[in-house]
Amino acid sequence: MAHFPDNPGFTGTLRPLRLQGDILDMEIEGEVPAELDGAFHRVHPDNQFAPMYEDDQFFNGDGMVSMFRVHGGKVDFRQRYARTDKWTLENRAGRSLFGHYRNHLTDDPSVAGEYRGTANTNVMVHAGKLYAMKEDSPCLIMDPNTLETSGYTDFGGRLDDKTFCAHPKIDPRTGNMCAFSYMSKGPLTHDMSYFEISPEGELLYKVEFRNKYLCMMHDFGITEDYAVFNVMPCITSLERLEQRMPYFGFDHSLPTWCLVVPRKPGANAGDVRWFKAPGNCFTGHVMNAFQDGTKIHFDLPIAQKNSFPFFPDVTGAPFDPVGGLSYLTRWTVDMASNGEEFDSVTKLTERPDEFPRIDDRYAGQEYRHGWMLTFDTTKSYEGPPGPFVSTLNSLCHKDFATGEEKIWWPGATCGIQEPAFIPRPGSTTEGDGYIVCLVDDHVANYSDLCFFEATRVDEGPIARAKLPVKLRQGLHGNWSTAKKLGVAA
Ligand code: V55
Ligand code: FE
Repeated sequence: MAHFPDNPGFTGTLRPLRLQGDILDMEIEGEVPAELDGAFHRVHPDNQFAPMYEDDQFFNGDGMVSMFRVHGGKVDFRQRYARTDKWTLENRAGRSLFGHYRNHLTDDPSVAGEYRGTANTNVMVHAGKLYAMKEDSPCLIMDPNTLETSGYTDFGGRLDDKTFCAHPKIDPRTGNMCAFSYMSKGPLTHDMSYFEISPEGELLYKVEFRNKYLCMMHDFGITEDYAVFNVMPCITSLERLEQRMPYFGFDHSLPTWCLVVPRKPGANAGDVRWFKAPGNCFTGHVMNAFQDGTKIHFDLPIAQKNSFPFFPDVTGAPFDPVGGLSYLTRWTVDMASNGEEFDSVTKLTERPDEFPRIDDRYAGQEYRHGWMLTFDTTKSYEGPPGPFVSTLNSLCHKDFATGEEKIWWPGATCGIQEPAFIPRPGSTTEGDGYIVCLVDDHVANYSDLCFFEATRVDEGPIARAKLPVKLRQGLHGNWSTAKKLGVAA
């Protein structure tokens, strides 16, 4: 008998789903472009069993991977758990064995030393495999079509890092996957590395260095010559684990940094550069980065105050919901400078936003188009309560050439999930294509996968693939062509 905690983490919009299944030929409203042939994979946290602790947090749920296979105007749906080592051990036991988020001291003794990863943060196809990722563990390999799990990989024994990030980038010039790890040598170690994986799935090289403090390292950006990291004091320590505090806490007394690492075989810890942000701040997901002469531009949403209520202020200060709103911002640093000062900080929008995305063919290069979720403050939410629904209520396309923002709001009972860009087949023009994102109606309890003309999102979806259930709030996902899936005709 499963009894989930009767609290906001598991009720209302966050009621667990736990459903694995297939729908052949989804019900469609409108017209899914017949030219599209590929799949959108995305993942959400969804505990297999009731958690060991009532106050378990959303980021600790087991990864549930959804695939929307799009072909000839039709969409087939498939959903499976990422069968992590944790999932398998708990499945065998018929109950949860792993305790609080990233705190091994709270686990059942029978699972001591096992990987705690949930593979719940991002899914991306590379080298013919689906990589399912959680930043505290190695990369989990799944079949991109059947969604069967084969297990964690160390890339043929060549990558000995204990962790693998959840936000790798594909360099469009080389097809290499650019990725990093933190706490690379085990929990609570300062070790980090940046590495690249070839289109064939081989580790090419790795650059090792050390972090300034023990903190969450979630996303990053690439440029032609550098990997660029936002390092913010969302910190952890052994004391926090021993005291059963939330794994991370935000320390507003420490600096926020921009860390620049050369993308070069043979580079080492002595080659990294640290630039100190003018004032402590919270940094979110990365939109893009690129070089401009000796300068590096790094675009990401930034908030004045901590944005994570579940990783509270280390002083016990209450959560500040307005200070925690982030705004897309450009950090610029100059590699020709000798010091650690920033070149400039420029706010790029007046509207709160997060979950920034681009036309990934422009990753690491100067770019014109961005998409993100934004907070249209003129609209209000009228569904059951939930942590993600009252803000970030709309989809936004931003044209950096004209400054124009086009916005679409899904309706008063709806939430919206991270968008992904699909290039129009045969076109190489930046921004020419479609956007997909999930829209969840929290009153009707259905989710629709919505398709938009990428630069005209304000016109609303051109098609909806309609699910008979509502998916749980997810994190990240990506589009892959049929060729990448290995199923091209
Ligand atoms: C994030 C999400 C995570 C995590 C660490 O959005 C950071 C940031 C879904 O899990 O473990
Ligand atoms: Fe993320």
